[in-house]
Amino acid sequence: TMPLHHDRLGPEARSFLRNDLDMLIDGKWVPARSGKVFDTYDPGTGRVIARVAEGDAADVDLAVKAARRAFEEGPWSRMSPSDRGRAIWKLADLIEQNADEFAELEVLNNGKPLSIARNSDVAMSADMFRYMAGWATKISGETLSISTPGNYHCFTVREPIGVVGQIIPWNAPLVMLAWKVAPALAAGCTIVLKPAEQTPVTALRFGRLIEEAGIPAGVVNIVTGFGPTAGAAIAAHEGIDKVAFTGSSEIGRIIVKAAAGNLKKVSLELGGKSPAIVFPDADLSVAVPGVAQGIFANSGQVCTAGSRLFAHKRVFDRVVEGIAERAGSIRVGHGFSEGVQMGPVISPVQHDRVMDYIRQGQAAGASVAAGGTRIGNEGNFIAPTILTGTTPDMAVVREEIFGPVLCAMSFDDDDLDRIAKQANDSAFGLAGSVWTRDVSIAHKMVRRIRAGRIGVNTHGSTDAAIPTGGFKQSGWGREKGHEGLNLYTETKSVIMAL
Ligand code: TXE
Repeated sequence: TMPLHHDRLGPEARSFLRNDLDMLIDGKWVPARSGKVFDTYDPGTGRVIARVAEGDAADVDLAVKAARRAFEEGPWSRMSPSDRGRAIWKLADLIEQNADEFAELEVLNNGKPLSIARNSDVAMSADMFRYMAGWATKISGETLSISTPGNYHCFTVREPIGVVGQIIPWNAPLVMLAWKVAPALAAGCTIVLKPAEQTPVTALRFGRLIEEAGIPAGVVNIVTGFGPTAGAAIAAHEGIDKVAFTGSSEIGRIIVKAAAGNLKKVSLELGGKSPAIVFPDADLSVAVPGVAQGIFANSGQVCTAGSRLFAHKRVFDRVVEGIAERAGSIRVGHGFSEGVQMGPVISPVQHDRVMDYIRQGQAAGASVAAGGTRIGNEGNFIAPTILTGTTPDMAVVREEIFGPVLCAMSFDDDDLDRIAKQANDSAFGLAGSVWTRDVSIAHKMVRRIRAGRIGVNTHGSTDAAIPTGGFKQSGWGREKGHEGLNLYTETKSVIMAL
């Protein structure tokens, strides 16, 4: 096996990675039943950084049993909401107390710049736990007025859905964990979580906080492993009441089929191909950096990324030139290097996928207005890229690339229905943005775009309070906000004859 590379880490992170990383099942740190381990990498160098337990169906089964026992026997699901909220709040405090270590581990395993990992990912994750901690004490039903008042008293209660399986991706490992674990805990559920095989490290570090926060054994179980084995076992398990998945639409379909066995509840946050629409009256000093940020943030590995630009003909050249200038000046490099603004993409597989799309786009007639190339020989770096001359039938316009690639198109039209029709010409419907100074155009476009989240003069926000999720093939349900909490409760109606 290759040597491990930890040279840029502080002592805590280094010590965390010293030994093979076990999984958290029933409050204990255990290797896989099979004894297998897999390597995990630094996408900035391609080097191995840790060896991780390779869990599969046998380990998932143990985790589900523990979660079931913790749910049925308590104390978690029967604990006072205030105590549950306090424990979730404590998780936020603990994430913050270990923020530097979490940020370093996230950079090492995911590649993003250290300042972003620290100030955005880690901060946002802590904030999600605080936000959901507040909801723990505010879960309540309704008193219903029915057609025969006086004879009946009817009300609803919201109860935890039970044992939940959660399968998350690699683009923002700790944030994706927080979006799933925090609301499930607030609702009183118990959890079997599987991080992405590319990025298991911060999830396992988070596992160490569970006991420290006073959360009982079996409430949060973390099984590391691959999708077709560990992930598939979660999706199909008869002992799981609900599965929450974030990832590709392709795997989303597989999850739905696997979940059909016991008809477990399903929520899905899938791919996107979100439009950014720039009107001729837009303030370009806001729109240009905003659209650039909307596609290049996190190397384009964001489900809500604004990957299709539609700019009015009158401003198209200025918008594209402005974004190209920014693309050319973004400092791409290893997440630990000083002043770096954009890291690598997650893996050699994703690197090749993105580069194939760029080549395919050119072969189909698109031109490269910026980037289009690999950077360096080590790590999975791709230059921020703009393709012009793209048309609605091209794969680069229709499919999610999930890399730093913007497809720029123009419109020469004042008819908002026709503009919206172009923007809506996609199988996806996750997000979108509209750039204009005209309030009326803004409101009209917001109504016309078929997507779960629309920004006006911004590409959007990831605030804990804002529900996020998709129309069409971008998914089922909304994460974050009150709706995100409701994904983890069942409504029970009670009818009392008086
Ligand atoms: O995703 P997968 P991949 C999109 C994006 C990207 C593409 C491929 O377009 O280019 O997907 O990435 C688990 N049963 N997004 O292949 O496979 C897997 O282990 C159960 C968008 O990495 O969907 C991981 O934990 N689980 C997205 C998770 O699914 C399975 C974020 C995601 O992996 C499984 C990531 C199976 N059969 C990728 N197969 C977003 N919406 O943000 C895999 N998994």
